[in-house]
Amino acid sequence: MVNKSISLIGVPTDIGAGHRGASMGPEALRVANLSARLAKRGLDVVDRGNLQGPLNPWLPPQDGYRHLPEVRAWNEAVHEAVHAELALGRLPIMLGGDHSLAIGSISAVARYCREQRKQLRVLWLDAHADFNTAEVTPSGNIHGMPVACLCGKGPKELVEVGGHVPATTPDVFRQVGIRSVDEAEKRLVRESQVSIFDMRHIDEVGMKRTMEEALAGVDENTHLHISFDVDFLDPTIAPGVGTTVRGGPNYREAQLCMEMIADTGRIGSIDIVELNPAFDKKNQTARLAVDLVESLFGKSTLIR
Ligand SMILES: [Mn+2]
Repeated sequence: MVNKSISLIGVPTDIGAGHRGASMGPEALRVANLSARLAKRGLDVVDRGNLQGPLNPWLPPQDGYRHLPEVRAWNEAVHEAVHAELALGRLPIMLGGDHSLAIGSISAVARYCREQRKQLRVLWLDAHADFNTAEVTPSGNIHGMPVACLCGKGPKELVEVGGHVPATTPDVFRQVGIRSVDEAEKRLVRESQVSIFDMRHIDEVGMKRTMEEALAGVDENTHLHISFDVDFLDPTIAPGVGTTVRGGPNYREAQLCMEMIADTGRIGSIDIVELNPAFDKKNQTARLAVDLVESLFGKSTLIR
């Protein structure tokens, strides 16, 4: 049975992104009625409001990283907030914010899993592998680096968030929907042995088999963390992101993905990141994200 006590944590920053605007994501999700929609599903939802952190100074990269001290400050706050909700027995949903914030959320989830002796599985739904390092990043934007940082490859300031180094290991990740990996990043991803189900794989075997593979081995002792980068979705249905990449899952494929995750009953925590209202049309991408999160909590066409 999935935890019915949900805590929403707004993290209004675009500190790790290459475009401004993901800082407006939490409010767009609230305007799209996330809280009420989940409550309607019988869940006990508490909105904890927004975390606070430094403003975005919008500076060029220094030594390969943009805004490193600020990214660290936000992630320390996220780590503490997410861990506190888990310790209360609640299911945190982080409303991002850009994807660099997954360093804070997933390090907290990994810490909780160590404390509870649970097996961690992270489903990383994204167009990008987010496995860059300072040596290979074309931009210095840290939202392209969280998976590498969580696996211990990155600057001390980020690798040490949460105090356990590395925060987690590559084998917990299953990446789905990937279709844009930087040239040098391809080698890092291969060496790391992170499991990637890219769009070619989904084209070849379909979303159903892909999700069966990504969820294989999930058992009653598994804590499932969903890191949902909205750019996972095809830009024709989800224009409200900074880094659109064509050729993503369509509406039905995305629904099936979420419904199959829901069927496991093992969701323990969620990130919703990279929603950028500055690129959206009439909040349609926020509304779609809410619709898909409802499916993560079991909304389906029929009683099954
Ligand atoms: Mn991402």
